[in-house]
Amino acid sequence: MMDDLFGSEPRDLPLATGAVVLGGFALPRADALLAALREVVAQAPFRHLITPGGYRMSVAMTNCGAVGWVSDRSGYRYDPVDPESGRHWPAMPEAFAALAADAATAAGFARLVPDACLINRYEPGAKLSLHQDKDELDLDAPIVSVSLGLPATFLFGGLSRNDRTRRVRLSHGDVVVWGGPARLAYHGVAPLPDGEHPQVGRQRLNLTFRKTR
Ligand code: MD3
Ligand code: FE
Repeated sequence: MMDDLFGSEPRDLPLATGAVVLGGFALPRADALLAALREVVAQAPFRHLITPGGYRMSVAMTNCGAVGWVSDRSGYRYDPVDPESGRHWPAMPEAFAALAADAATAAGFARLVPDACLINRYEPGAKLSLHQDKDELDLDAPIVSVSLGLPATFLFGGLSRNDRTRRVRLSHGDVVVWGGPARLAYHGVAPLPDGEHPQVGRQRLNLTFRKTR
């Protein structure tokens, strides 16, 4: 590809100690990931979870893998059963597990064998408030995140909720690996601007691969 006047974009960008953006890492596999995702969603449709405080999340979620992240009035948990269907979550597609393992390796971590993949769907206006992911028992394993569809502004803070946040644009095919000291950083997603993505339509999809136990 031709570089523009400003040179090529940085594709591998260290965000913080332990956090690496692998720009476009999932692009060659995007079609395969989207096809596998369609099968998961056919078995476990997207739904808007309720927070323990009683609010309906603007992001719609589903899961695949041995366990899935769920929230309701009683709290958050990883659960092997989809509460909507009463059945186990769909198995993690091979293309998903391979991507997570390859990205962790490319970022310099030991091979990641995730047991959960949380899938977030953002429609225009949807956002994710600043939070930490600390419900996983194995905090030494990194989280791998894959962005598909419309670009979003990701907010990345520090270990304290009040630390200043940086804004990072995440686009179709970008993969971020979060480990080491960055694993417990506060983070969120700004309200999704409207738009239309040629392959994915009017939405952003985010996959996060986790080792929860
Ligand atoms: C940094 N998802 O599902 S992915 C989440 O874009 C979540 O849907 C966002 O935060 C999304 O919990 C962000 C990037 C991400 C995921 C987990 C992290 C960044 C992280 C855990 C620790 C530090
Ligand atoms: Fe998170």
